[in-house]
Amino acid sequence: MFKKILVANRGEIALRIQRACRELGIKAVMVYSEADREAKYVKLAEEAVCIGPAQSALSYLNMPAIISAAEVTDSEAIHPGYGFLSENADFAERVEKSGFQFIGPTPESIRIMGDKVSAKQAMIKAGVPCVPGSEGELPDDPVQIRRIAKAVGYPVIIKAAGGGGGRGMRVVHTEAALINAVAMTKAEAGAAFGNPAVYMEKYLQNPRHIEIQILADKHKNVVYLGERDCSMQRRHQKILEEAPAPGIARKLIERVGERCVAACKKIGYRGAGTFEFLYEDGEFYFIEMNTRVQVEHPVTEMITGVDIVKTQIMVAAGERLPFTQRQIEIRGHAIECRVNAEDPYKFIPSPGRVTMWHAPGGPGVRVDSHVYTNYFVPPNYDSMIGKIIVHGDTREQALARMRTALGETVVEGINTNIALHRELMVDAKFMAGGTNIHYLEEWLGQHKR
Ligand code: MV4
Repeated sequence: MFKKILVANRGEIALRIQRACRELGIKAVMVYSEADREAKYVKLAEEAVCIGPAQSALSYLNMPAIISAAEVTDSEAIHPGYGFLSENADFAERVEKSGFQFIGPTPESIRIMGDKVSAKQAMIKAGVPCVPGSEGELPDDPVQIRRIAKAVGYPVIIKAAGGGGGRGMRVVHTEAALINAVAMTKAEAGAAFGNPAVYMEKYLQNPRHIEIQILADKHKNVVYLGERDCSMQRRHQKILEEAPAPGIARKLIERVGERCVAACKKIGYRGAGTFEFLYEDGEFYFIEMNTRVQVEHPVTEMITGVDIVKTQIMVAAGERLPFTQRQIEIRGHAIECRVNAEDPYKFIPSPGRVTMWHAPGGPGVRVDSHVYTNYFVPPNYDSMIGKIIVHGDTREQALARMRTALGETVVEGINTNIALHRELMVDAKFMAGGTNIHYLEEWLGQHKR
């Protein structure tokens, strides 16, 4: 096992990884920007290295600074967390070329999944169900583009190969709008991602966003840890997640989970990964794969008892998965509310001094946050400052526990979205379960203030 790991991230996930290291008896080296110098998780670490000024581009995205920090501290491995460099294949490659273990999949796997056309082709080949659409990249010939769209059936969606997470896509409802939409998407994709390639899919009008968590070791052992329902989102920002997904048959999840496992074995995937699906009318359609640990990993940890971050570290060190698929049991229900430093209805970021932080507790309540009373939320990064996660025997019990937890939470000095979460936890349609990806935006439209 590693003796020392460098954590190339900040905030709650940096603290989460530090905690996993502690449990494994590994020393954690934190890197920090000037804006994070005073953070308690930095002070609590065995070692910490300043890697640059507040701007991400000069610190948490600064590859030479991070690799140098690993060198001067004699770290053996680098955990990238989520965001920042976590899905950057060039970074993973530079980490390994410098003699460190990248805690994640191989640069090749990251590269395949980063290109949404090659990701989809790999999944089709491995038998994972995908949204019907163009076979690979769209050709330039307008006649052929029209023919493909006609075969797929309108509405269609044009997506950039270099996009993902909602960037670089356009819905097309009629043949009259098709060729211009393709040209616009290609131009934007070329400018934004340096890759003008686009592909086409049938546009699903009212899907849910369901994802499947997998873990793989370097010995071709792969398990899936059930699904998460991440449909509650606004402008591609998830605001809460839950597991299991309400109302989806276990047998169906098992079938899709087994396809994900087979795909991982086929491509030699290792580490933690997430298969993103759209779910509509009882069918799953693969859209993208994330090759990192995700913000919402705790809901899966709560329903399976598996420590995903610890397992990421163990498999990166070459250890075998300490469980088989048969040993994975789904127990109860978990919900995660993301706590953002922002106006709860206008979504304007609200950085600044937290004059009072009181975290909830009690049975089945977990808080993943680096915040404390007097912590200063820097204006330079994502507004998420923590997550409240609850577990219950049933979804109803989890909802009740979340209401209690949100009621106990006190954050003063900045605005947070906790008031929004409190309203959603008593919303009749959310309580019934199974709301789709458009629900939150529709709800916000009707609850304008
Ligand atoms: C889609 C879709 C409907 N049909 N693809 C948005 C993020 C990116 N990961 C894929 N996205 C979508 N792809 C087809 N064929 C609708 C979306 C989508 C969406 C997906 C998941 C979660 C939230 C979303 C919000 C708007 C659109």
